[in-house]
Amino acid sequence: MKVNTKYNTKEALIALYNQPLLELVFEAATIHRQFHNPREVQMSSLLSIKTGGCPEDCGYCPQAARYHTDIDTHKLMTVDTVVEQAKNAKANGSSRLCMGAAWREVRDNKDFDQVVEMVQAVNDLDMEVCCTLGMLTEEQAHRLKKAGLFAYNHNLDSSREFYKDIISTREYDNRLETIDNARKAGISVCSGGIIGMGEAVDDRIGMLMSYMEMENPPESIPINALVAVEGTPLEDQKPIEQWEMIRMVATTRIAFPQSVVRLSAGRTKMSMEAQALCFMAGASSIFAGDKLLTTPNPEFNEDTEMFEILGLIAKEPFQEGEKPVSYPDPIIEEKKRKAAEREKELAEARGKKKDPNFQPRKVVSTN
Ligand code: SAM
Ligand code: DTB
Ligand code: SF4
Repeated sequence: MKVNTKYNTKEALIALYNQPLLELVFEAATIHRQFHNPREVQMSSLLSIKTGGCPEDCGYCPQAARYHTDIDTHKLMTVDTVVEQAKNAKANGSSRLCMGAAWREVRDNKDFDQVVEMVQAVNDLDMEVCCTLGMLTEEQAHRLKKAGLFAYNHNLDSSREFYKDIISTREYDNRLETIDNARKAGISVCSGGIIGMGEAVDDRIGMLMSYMEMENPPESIPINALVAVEGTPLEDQKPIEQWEMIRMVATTRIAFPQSVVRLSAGRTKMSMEAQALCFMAGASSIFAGDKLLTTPNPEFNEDTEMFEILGLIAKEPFQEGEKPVSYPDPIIEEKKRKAAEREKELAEARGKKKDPNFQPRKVVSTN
């Protein structure tokens, strides 16, 4: 992914961000048209496969166990439930499914084996599969890639400086490392941030500079507006002005002409007109479906109506040849082999019972 070298300093990006709004949107719209079909918008559905109980202290997040929020927590979903939800999302026009887990990091355990199965199953539905599971080692990234994972979402969230005010349980560098691990495994990177947490414009641009400085910037950059959830430390944050979201989307589009810019959390607070300006300014993806991970999002039919009014069309999954191959996973294959063996033994035992010469063992009473 190439960056726009005209704006590869913090000063240049801040000046760009602060341009008269319509000039900024015009420049972004012009660049957008050089690299993307402006009518196409990717619809991606989110699915919280494990909700709540997270040990981290991310100040914005309703899923952190230490905050008292009103969310429905649940353990890891079954593979069948995920497949059912993925089919629904696909039927409603989504070409991508992003599965999120409230984990600090991925551990090499049964739950991870189950996520690997989910990735295989959703890839088999010809959907782009994305996961956001917290920190990831390079080996784990390779395992997900082999299962057919298309993208990994891990956000820097803000600038290195502001990050410390929001999260203390892990470092900015840990995040960069996870992104690097996904990259090394050949997984497409989805990484962006949140605005409206009390940060300055400098921090928004600082985050974009972190992506600019990467050898290989993200293929997809989600821009979230904070959803201020009751019970979290950021519950009283004033909602950001819609203009701020438009500026951030436009600046991101100009800085990263080839990336997908994802208009993410916060759409329930935006008018259709403001969203239209975001699409004009280069937003090329949204999260679809009435729920993000734990908070509300516009209904499918509201978005369908918006697409009709604005003349937008849902983007198909994968560019040609992009669909990842799902290879058999050795751990899952071994589990399946053992399960089949057990099933065979049980069937044999049942068969023996039906044998006419079968004599059940006599139980001699000891009384
Ligand atoms: N636990 C994993 C992690 O932190 O990487 C994955 C799930 S986490 C919920 C994914 C992202 O959702 C966060 O990095 C953050 O950018 C975004 N997010 C979480 N809560 C949010 C909120 N209240 N408003 C806006 N974005 C939020
Ligand atoms: C991203 O940048 N935004 C999505 C996705 N990646 C995982 C998550 C938004 C979560 C909003 C709060 C919630 O619903 O819990
Ligand atoms: Fe946990 Fe992720 Fe929420 Fe942070 S953002 S508290 S790591 S679920």
